[in-house]
Parts: sequence; C-alpha cells; structure tokens
Amino acid sequence: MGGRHRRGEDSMKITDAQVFVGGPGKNYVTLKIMTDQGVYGLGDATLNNRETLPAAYLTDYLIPNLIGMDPRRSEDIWQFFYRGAYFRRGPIAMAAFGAIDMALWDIKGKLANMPLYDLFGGKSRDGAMVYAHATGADLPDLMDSVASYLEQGYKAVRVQCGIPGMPTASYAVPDQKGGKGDYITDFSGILPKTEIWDTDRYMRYMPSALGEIRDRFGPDLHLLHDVHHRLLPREAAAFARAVEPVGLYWLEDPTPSEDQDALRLIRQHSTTPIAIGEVFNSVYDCNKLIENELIDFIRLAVTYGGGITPMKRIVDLAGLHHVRTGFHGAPSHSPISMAAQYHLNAWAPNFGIQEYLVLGTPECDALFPSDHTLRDGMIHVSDAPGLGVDFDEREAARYEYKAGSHPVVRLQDGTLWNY
Ligand code: GCO
Ligand code: MG
Repeated sequence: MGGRHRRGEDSMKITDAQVFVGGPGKNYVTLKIMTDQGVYGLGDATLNNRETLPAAYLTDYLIPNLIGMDPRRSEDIWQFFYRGAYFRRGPIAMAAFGAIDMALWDIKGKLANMPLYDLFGGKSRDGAMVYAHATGADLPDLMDSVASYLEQGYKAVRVQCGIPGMPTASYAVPDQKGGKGDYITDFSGILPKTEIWDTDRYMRYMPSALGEIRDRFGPDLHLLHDVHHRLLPREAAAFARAVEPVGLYWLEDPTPSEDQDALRLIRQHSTTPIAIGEVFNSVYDCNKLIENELIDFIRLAVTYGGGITPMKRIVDLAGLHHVRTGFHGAPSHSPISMAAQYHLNAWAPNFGIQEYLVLGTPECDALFPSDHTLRDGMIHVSDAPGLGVDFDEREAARYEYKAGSHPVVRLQDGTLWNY
C-alpha cells in the first residue's frame, strides 16, 4: 500500500471483555474490551437502579458473540447486536449496546492516536457549557445554592425547591435546608420510599418562585427547571406560558414522555424552550418530535441511546431542525459515558448545554483517571487518544453492587403518579 502502514491493517480481534459493577456512591457498570494488539476500550452501561440487568445482558448474550470480532468494525457490530436482538430497543439492551459501542470508539481513537472529537469532525468550540443542580428545601435555601454555583463560575443552573404545603419534599429537593436533593442514591434496599405530589400547589407556587430567582440573579444566568414528567398536557401548557417572563433556558420533561402529542399542545400555547428525552433510548422515540420542531433540546444520554454510533445520527437529525443537544448527565452516568458526551459536545455544531453532576470525589477520580476538566462552568475535553478516560481495576475491586431504588410518587389520595 505505497509504503503506508496502518496499525492492525491485516487483522485485529477482540480477545476478551469483562464487566465490573460497583463504584463510590453508584453502581457503575463498566465494560472493558481487550484486543489481540494490546489496545483496550472502555464503555459504560449504567442503568440507574437496574444496574445488574445490562451487566447480565452483556455477560450472558453479547460478550460471547463479541469475542473474535474485529473491533474496528463498530458500525457492523452495532447493527449485528441491534438487528440481531429481534426484540429491539429498550433501555436495558440499548445501555448494553451503548457500552460496547463506546468501547469500540475508544479503541478506534487509540488506534488512530486521536481524541474522539477529531474523528467526529474536530472541535467546534473550546469549552462546552454545563449546568449544575441548585436545590433547596425552600426558596431561600435554593437561592443560597444558586449563589454557591455562581461563585464557582457556573453559567447555568437547574433550579428545584420545596413547595410550601407539599407533604413531602418535591422532586430532587432535600428534606432539610442545606441538604442534597438527588445526588446520592438511596441504597437502603430495593423497596422504594414514597413521595407525595400536589400539582395544584406546584402550579400556584413555582412560577413566582422562578420569577424571584430571576429577579435576584439577573438576566445573564441560564436558568433551567425540571418538571420530571409530573404535569398533564394542559397543565404543562399553562405552566410553560406562566413562566415565559422568567426566560428559562429550558423547561424539562413537562409531561410524561410517551405522549408526544402533549408537546404539540405545549408548543401551541407557549414559546418557553422545551427539553425532553432522558428516558428515550432510540431515534424512534424522538424523530417525530424533532422533525415537527416540537422540542428545543434533545436529552438522550449516550448510554441509553445505544452509544456514539446512533447518537451521532440523532444529533445530525436534530441539527436539521434547530434542535440543540442537552445530554443527560445525572450522576448515574460514569465518567466513561460522560467522556463520550464531552467529545460529542466538543464537535456537535448544534451543541446546547451539558448536564454535569460528576461526583468529583477523590474515590471517583481514582477509579476513572482522566484529564477532562471543568473551568468557569465549561468542560474542556481531554486531548488524549480515544475517550481519554481510564479505569483502575485495583480500585474497582474495593466496590460491589448495592441494591437501591428510585422513590415512587403518589397523590395525596394514594393514586400512583410519575416519579
Ligand atoms: C435529570 C434527571 C435525573 C433523573 C435520574 C433518574 O434531569 O438529571 O431527571 O435526576 O431523576 O436520572 O435515574
Ligand atoms: Mg431530568
């Protein structure tokens, strides 16, 4: 070939793959794919509070097929598992496919000696804006939390606070002032706690609370708010209209995401930007929303979305319709899938914002060494080849799976509602 040599041109094989479950404060599901050329790749299959299921899907069904495959053929391998599953889609399968796909892209980047963003088309920006979660038991407590993020240089915050008269803490807010809302999984077992929800109190209180936050912090701060699927379509339309003067960066998951017509109703009544998709797991969950321009931000995570290969297609489709990215970044995504998102964020011409809740503890950094850095509210992606994050197996041996659960939500009369 004209004297040119490409590493591993003739043959290359996957020799082994292993799954690890555990981590500091989260049951991260980490996949490591080994090759006959010594290069390995890492993927994340963490499905919050159902972690053993993608792990078993990988171990029992996918890894035995993976051994002997050429890791450079990431497209064909993705199609092999997706089409070959017959029963397609769903978060468990897609998280498992996603981990394999991330690991194969990691290997590809290492073979090319390039960071993934360069393989995607190069950087479109130097830093990618992130948002943190400001949270408060009540509004003054939330104001303190917002102020502390501003001091740290954040340019965007998601704001959630307790609702007066609500019998329990509402979504993602602490029971007590100064506490943490949703960062720490409840590892007390698989039986969930119950939260009580009251739509009327929320609808009456939250728009004015958001207005007070805007008045206190001024027009430059990007404010986001997550309804977490709790409203009916008409209520969501009324809420989106009521908060228009606040100028939210986005209103997230106003209604349960299965009902896509609900988004049309919201759109007809308001210009508040809408973000949705953290529970989606394929392009078929969002292609109509995107094509009909009923949303402004697409929230799929690279993990549940089946990896980098399908996510790049979703990002490109979104770009055709002025829909920007706002990838899910709850702490249940390990630094591996967050790194995959950092590379997509650096490249995507239609990047919007990245949710950023990395635990940032010394334990987490020791388990997943990397030099992706947060500076002035922006992520600066690592220039290391591949994903630019490693996995320390000796550290991993310190952790094991712990059963945990999301809360369930009921109305005051006992009716089960959406968490
Ligand atoms: C978000 C989400 C999360 C989810 C969590 C469920 O916007 O980050 O709503 O906080 O509640 O991912 O596992
Ligand atoms: Mg959310």
